[in-house]
Amino acid sequence: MAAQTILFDFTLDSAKTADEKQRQDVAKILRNELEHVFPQLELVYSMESPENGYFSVLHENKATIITCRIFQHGLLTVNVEYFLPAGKEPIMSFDGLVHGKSLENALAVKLKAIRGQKLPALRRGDVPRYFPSSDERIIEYDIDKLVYEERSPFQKIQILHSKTLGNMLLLDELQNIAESDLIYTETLMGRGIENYEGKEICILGGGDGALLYELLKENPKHVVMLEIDELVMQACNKYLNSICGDVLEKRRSDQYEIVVGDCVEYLKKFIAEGRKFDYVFGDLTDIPITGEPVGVDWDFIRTIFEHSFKVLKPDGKFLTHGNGTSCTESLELFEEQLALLKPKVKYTTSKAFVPSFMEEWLFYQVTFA
Ligand SMILES: C[S@@+](CCC(N)C(=O)[O-])C[C@H]1O[C@@H](n2cnc3c(N)ncnc32)[C@H](O)[C@@H]1O
Repeated sequence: MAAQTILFDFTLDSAKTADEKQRQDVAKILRNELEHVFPQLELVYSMESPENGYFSVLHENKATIITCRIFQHGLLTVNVEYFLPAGKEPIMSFDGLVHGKSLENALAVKLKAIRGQKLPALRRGDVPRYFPSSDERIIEYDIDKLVYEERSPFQKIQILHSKTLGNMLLLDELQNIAESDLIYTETLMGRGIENYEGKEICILGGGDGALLYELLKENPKHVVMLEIDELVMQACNKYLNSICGDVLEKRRSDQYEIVVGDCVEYLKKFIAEGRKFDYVFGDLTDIPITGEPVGVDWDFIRTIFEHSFKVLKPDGKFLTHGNGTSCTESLELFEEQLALLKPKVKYTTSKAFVPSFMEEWLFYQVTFA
């Protein structure tokens, strides 16, 4: 059960859309072709302006609404929208009542378009399935179930089931981790490269429990995890068990302790106590939650860097995720912040294609220079 929106666009020679008369001719061809597919088509409204071109709204049986725009620059867009009740066949799917591709083809030929395309139907109003990539492209997931949804005092928490990725954790509509993503955790921790045996470790964030669970397999001396959101841990304990085992259920053992609170406050406390770690992990959300009213997210990232290096042993390492490798400007800014640190630090990077991000991700390994 969802509203279906099917988008078509055509690039035309701009000489065919430059003036009102030409746009009217294009609109006639368009209407003719649409009538082959929607025989009961009626015009509701049309408008023409020299600055904005031609615009019309049509409907069939008041159920399917079609909006058309002809921009004077040679672009024609057609949006078809209708509501699909549960159990009914969609129109314009590959095997729907009307093959959307054949409409695109007929229109492209009749309009002598330079280019035409039909996007698959956007489905709105049922399970959430569209989320942004790090560079704000729409990614459509094969979600078949909303498993969990709550708002904590800090963020909106969703667990969605994907047919291919398993359960996925989304925080404020950003993908964090899925059952498919062991590679994320292994690349973040440099599995097979770093030796955690007998080491003291601090995790900032990490509420899904996956990093803690994997680190404990490497026999560290002790891990303390500082996570602000109790509800994230409860949800992951219940629905992401395959990636976190029972670490979020137990909360502490001889080898680890989970503390619920703002990691910045605890880092300050550790600095005051002179507590030091071999490894500090930044496993915070891409836009971390801050208890203090700092202006931009970069202030928080700088705070995390500064405080983390104050609790690191001289040969310690700060390991963190960066961003999608396509976000070159944001990664440069991130590296500029590292360059500002005193005492000076140096870093290496590693990359992994993270299945549920559907992107290649960059990870940082930072040490004192
Ligand atoms: C779930 S982990 C995973 C990060 C990750 N894999 C990603 O893609 O961004 C991130 C956690 O950082 C926590 N977090 C954000 N800001 C925090 C803060 N100031 N102190 C402690 N935890 C924080 C969030 O509550 C969240 O559970």
